[in-house]
Amino acid sequence: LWLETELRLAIEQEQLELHYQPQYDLNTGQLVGMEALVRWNHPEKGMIPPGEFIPQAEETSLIIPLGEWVLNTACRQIAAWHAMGISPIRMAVNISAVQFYRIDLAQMVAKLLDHYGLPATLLELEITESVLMDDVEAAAETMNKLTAMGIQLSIDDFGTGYSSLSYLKRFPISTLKIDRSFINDVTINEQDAAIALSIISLAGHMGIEVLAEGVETVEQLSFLQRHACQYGQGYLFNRPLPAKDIERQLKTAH
Ligand code: G
Ligand code: G
Ligand code: MN
Ligand code: NA
Repeated sequence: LWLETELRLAIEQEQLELHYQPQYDLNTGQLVGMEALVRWNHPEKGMIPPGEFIPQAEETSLIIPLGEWVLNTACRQIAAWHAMGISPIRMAVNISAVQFYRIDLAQMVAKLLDHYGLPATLLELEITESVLMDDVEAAAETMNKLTAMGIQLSIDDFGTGYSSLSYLKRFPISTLKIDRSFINDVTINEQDAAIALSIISLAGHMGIEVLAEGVETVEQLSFLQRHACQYGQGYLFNRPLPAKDIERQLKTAH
């Protein structure tokens, strides 16, 4: 349980930090948003990726204070960039099931937006398919509240969960994020290509936006452009970067 104890300290002592990965319109090249990704800058172990502590944070409910820290920091960063004269950019934040079901997420987010004087349209919350299927009624209620406030909701890792497509009718979803496992071999594997194209088409027919995750090569980019996938993010454009490195890009992009 060292991890639980240390993670509790990490949240209190601000050992966590957010990195930001830009998202682009693949046709115009315009920067349209960023995804905030948490890292743990451990005093002895160095930078620990979220895959190594988010699951434990979820099991121990530490994800609740951690998730609040992430949302607060993301909102504070948007406000700080705005104060620097950078035009407002939408920020996507990953949300766990625990946060979705155990706290009043809409109320917490409303307080943060109010505190930093931010329009809700600048915030996007990423949830996975499995989150939606845990408790369909409760999920619909929370999502409707968030959407009524003007917050965007996206489905992360789309295509990898165990859900049925019928939830796309029930929930107010703004964006499908095609999981990077389908993008990785999209130019060489016909099955991956078929799945990616089906998701692009599904989103188009439903009037939902679509973003490809994990774009790493120019071949993948041109495939996505050819097949009218509107948005993308990935190492081809940028790795997730600390705020200072992102700032430099934002200043030149506007
Ligand atoms: O950066 P990396 O590929 O290691 O991220 C691993 C996983 O951690 C991803 O699935 C990502 O969604 C998740 N993750 C990153 N930041 C956050 C966060 O702030 N909150 C939650 N709940 N998950 C996050
Ligand atoms: O589950 P989620 O989609 O939130 O995971 C996002 C994670 O994917 C981040 O931790 C980020 O570091 C990682 N990521 C972002 N772009 C790429 C990419 O182009 N290739 C790979 N392999 N990982 C990426
Ligand atoms: Mn994500
Ligand atoms: Na993903």
